[in-house]
Amino acid sequence: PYSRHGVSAEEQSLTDDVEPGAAPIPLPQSDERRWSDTSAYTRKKILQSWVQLPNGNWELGKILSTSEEESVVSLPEGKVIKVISETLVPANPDILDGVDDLMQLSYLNEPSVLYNLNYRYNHDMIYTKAGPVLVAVNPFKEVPLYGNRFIEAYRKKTNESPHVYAIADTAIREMIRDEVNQSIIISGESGAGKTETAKIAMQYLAALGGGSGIEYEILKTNPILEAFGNAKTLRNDNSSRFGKLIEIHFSETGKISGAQVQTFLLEKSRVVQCAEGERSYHIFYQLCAGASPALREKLNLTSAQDYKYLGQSNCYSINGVDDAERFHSVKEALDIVHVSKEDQESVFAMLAAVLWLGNVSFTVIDNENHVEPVADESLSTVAKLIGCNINELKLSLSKRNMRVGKDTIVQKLTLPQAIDARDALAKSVYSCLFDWLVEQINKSLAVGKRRTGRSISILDIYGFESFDKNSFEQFCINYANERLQQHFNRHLFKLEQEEYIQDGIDWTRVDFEDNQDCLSLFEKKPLGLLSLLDEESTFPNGTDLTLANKLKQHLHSNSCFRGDREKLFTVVHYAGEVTYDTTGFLEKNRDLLHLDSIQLLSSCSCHLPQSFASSMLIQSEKPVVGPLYKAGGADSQRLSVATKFKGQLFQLMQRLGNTTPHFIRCIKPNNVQSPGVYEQGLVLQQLRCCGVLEVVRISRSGFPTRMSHQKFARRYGFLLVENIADKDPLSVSVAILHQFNILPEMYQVGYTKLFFRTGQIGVLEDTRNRTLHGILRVQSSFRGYQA
Ligand code: AD9
Ligand code: MG
Repeated sequence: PYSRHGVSAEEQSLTDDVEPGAAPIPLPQSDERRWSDTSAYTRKKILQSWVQLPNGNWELGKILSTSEEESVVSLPEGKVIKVISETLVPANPDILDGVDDLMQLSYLNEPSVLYNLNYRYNHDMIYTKAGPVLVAVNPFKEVPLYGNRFIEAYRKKTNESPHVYAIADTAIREMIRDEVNQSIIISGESGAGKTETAKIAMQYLAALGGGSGIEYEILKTNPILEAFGNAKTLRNDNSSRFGKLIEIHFSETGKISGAQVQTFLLEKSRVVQCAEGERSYHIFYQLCAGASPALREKLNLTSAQDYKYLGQSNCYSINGVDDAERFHSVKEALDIVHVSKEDQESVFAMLAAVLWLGNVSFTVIDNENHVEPVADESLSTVAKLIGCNINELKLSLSKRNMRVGKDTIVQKLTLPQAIDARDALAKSVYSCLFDWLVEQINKSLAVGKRRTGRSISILDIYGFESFDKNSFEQFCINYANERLQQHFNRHLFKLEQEEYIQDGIDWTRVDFEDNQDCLSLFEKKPLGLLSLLDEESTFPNGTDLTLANKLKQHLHSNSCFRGDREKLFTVVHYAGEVTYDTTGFLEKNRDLLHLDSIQLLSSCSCHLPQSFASSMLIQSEKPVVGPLYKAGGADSQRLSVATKFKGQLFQLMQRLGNTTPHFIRCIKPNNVQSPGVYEQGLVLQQLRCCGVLEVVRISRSGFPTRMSHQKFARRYGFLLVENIADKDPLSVSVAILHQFNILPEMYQVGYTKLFFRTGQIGVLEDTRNRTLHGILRVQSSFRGYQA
């Protein structure tokens, strides 16, 4: 009854109507585990297999027949196709459907991981472990996984399924146990759910470490920072346009004692321009919609539609969001973090000033096309709101004082120059306002006592970005991600290997991709991307094109760099190639602020503009990029944006370097922000970008849990039956392992530490807890007896 291929007659009839166009399918690029490394024996036992369709998606197929070269597979809708055996990827048995840790998969390959996440996603199980990393797939809807009931369950460990709460819980426990600061590092693309995840983690920390009331203040920083730093973009209705690190401090008793917020690289340009369908920062619309009649009158505020800065993108509202209502929540939140009513009013005045500044128009005053601002309502309102003399405002928007050597010359501005000056002023006022708010928040949350080695930092920072057109912002963001990726790599892979080797553990080395080459491309001096950018930024005649040419000239032989036509260049990032367009690079990097603007602000009668001016002056006293005053006449010499960002990043890495990190990778399942839509290709690309698959493989092959002999002996020694009084920690440790019959393949004994396979330490912890509870019970009943 069997035909030549060992296929039954019935199956043969199926294979006869194999679709002609459907097979064979070429080998995909990735080198996942395939037939080739599945032994012939197991191959026979595999009944199901993943087949990649021409559209790139994977389908689960039943293997009808197989030979070295070709296999015949039936697909779900009854379609039968012939494929090259090598391209088949083994599927896991049904019993492993939806396992909560990818490490448990028998076959660890891309389609199996994709399927597993999809299966869980369909069942509202949006969290999955990938070894030590938590993967969170954005549900784009409310899922019943949060709130006090869940917090309790994770606290008591009655619920152990993967969750942000579980990560936060581990962080607290490890902080207390090891007296080491912890960090929760959240990454992912725009709209993947980082900010929501950060809030969920904060919620848990606040619930467990709460009591003093400060936790409430900490939670209220979110609506404030989101109002001033988030905006609707095409990718996310509530996109964070800045990076954020919040460090939450705990007392010795595990209670929250304060917090500190650090922000990174606010996207200033959004204040003066944004793309069609996007919005500027939420707070502008909230103010216009929610201000009381009295405040409106005071600020001469009208509706959002009346302001040019808000009108250019043709988008004023967000589905399902009531800006007026949000405005009240923001005011409440400002009250809670102790921003006084007067200060709040000054903040709103600055916002109104920015809006009115955008409405300032210019008129030509001579035949050389020099302009001066029209003295209308906009101009007078700006002057009134910031508290300056209207003539001085007019002057600062139409003339520029330049220092050349020791002399000062006055240059009249043309229309584009005047618009630049106006927009630059608006951008700096807004970004100073943002920084000022962060400062107020930090004052309110200030940690009274000295640092204790008991803090948990949560990092919510923009993920890797690769668009059709990538500019200076993407350049900085991707550089930051390159750094974070190295931190991730180093932590999970390198440290791991080094530790094994140092401790004399036999462990087959696992190669991992290091991104040091790409980082060097950015950071090398003097011939790295950042140095060359700064150098060109200081040249008077530097343009975006000369920058591109310079990069190409010096970096063409670097394997992570490729020069493209005109102003384009490509960087080979760990997450993929990104082509950058240098248009606007120099200007954005210089971020010049004219001394006139600083002088104007410092002459204001209101205290906010004054404090902005002094903070700008402090910044400009820092080391200089170069003789910037030559570059087009700006006077204020400041650190370039890229250099400042690099400094912040180094500081951040240093801080994180002293913590035990916990990684959460957020995944965006679709680009339409809709629930229930899971696009395989999109998810796969993100999984690759963040190295989730590598992590699982490495963790599973190693011994992820480790503890020094001393600590192990101290923690579990009391469980021993035999007397250990005079024994060294190593012997005690070995005795414990023997007494509890831990299988030899489940651990390794190093010079200084014990190494365990995943899950082993849990067994010991359970016994320890049971025994401790037993002792406590005995003690308390003993006390009861005494009483
Ligand atoms: V960006 O880089 O700041 O543009 P994020 O921060 O990664 O981005 P965000 O947290 O803002 O994304 O999530 C985007 C949207 O997804 C939210 O506004 C929610 O509508 C939705 N989301 C994300 N996580 C959850 C969740 N756990 N439950 C429900 C969620 N909805
Ligand atoms: Mg965000």
